[in-house]
Amino acid sequence: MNSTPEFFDAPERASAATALAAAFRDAFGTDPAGVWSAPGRVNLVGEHVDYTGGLCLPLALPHRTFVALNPRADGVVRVRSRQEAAGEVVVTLADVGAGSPDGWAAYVAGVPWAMGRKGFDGDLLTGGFDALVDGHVPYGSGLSSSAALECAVAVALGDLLGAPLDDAGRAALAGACVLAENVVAGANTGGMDQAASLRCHEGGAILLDTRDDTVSQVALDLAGAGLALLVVDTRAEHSHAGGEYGQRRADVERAAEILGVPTLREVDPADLDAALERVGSAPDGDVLRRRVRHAVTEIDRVARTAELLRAGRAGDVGGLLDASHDSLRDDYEVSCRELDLTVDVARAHGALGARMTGGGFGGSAIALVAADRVGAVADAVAAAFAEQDLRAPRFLAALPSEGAGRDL
Ligand code: GAF
Repeated sequence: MNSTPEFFDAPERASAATALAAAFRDAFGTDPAGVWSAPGRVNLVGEHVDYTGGLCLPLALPHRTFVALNPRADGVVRVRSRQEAAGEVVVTLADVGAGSPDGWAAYVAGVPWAMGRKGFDGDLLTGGFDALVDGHVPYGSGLSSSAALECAVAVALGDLLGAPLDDAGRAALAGACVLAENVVAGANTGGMDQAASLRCHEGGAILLDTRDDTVSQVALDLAGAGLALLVVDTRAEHSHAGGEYGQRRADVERAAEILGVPTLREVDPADLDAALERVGSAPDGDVLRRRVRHAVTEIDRVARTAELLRAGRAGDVGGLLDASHDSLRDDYEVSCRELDLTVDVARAHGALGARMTGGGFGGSAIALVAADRVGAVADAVAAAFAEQDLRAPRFLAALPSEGAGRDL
């Protein structure tokens, strides 16, 4: 089997936007009011803790979802995607609500619905719009293609409404996108992906504190340190709406209840043993112990990773990434064969650290590697997949990129 690694490159932003505006004219017979885009993300560390008050350290990818959009006045959203062969989806805004519409249009039509419920105001939220979508965040790869779509629509609507697009304004848009995802799309996810897509800046990650939604920028000069962050899209199927994600969320909520705290963020790592003993006496105590151990140690790893990065020691974070993966695999049980294989092979071929990223159960892994080892690690991972008759993985370079914004 051929195992030459396939790299998934991001298109140049300005030309993608210009091409989409032209395609919008062909599709709808009029110019769009503008073109906006929002990126996918990888999370450096801090996985499955954004729904329990934890810290995360995501960065925006150069891979973006673009949307060309034009307001209407009849309460209808008409949306097409350059990637969806099925054609146009037409949604009446008055019909949007829990679980409706279904499919990918939920991530478009759910956004004005949620913005209206989050205090945004303007005719555009009820008048509707025509939209043409062009997605360059690999779909279903755990790299937040759905958040990128929501956030591209949100930044377009926010911009047209004249809402502030400073960090506070972006935090408000992110909140609306999470509401759309939780209620309209029916996926009970946390807020990390939307925060990353809207609030990241080129050249850095954000340290997101999900207890109060505050963000601080963390510079990430990997190239300056002779390093690169390689993303491996294992192409193993994953789904968040699926029961496993919701089950993990329910586990940590129940553990917090037993411990008498609002979230597991409240558990001091120094008191972890006592907390484990307490949850261990519940009927499913063994499972809860492992979930709590993951969350508490993971939050601590994020704080330590951010500290090292701020001290200019990116080369020293590998051990923390490794420990994160091991915890997600053994204690949180959200990894899978393809993710473990990627991580093992990357480590064996010189990665400083490697871990699954995103929700898991498939999707993508990241490997922190010396810049001159990227090709060798990608070759080795591709060869290992071929050897085990697995679908060929794809590779992306995670260059810390700019959050959502207007392109045209
Ligand atoms: C998915 C979710 F959408 C995020 O909110 C987060 O929980 C992540 O999985 C795991 O860290 O991407």
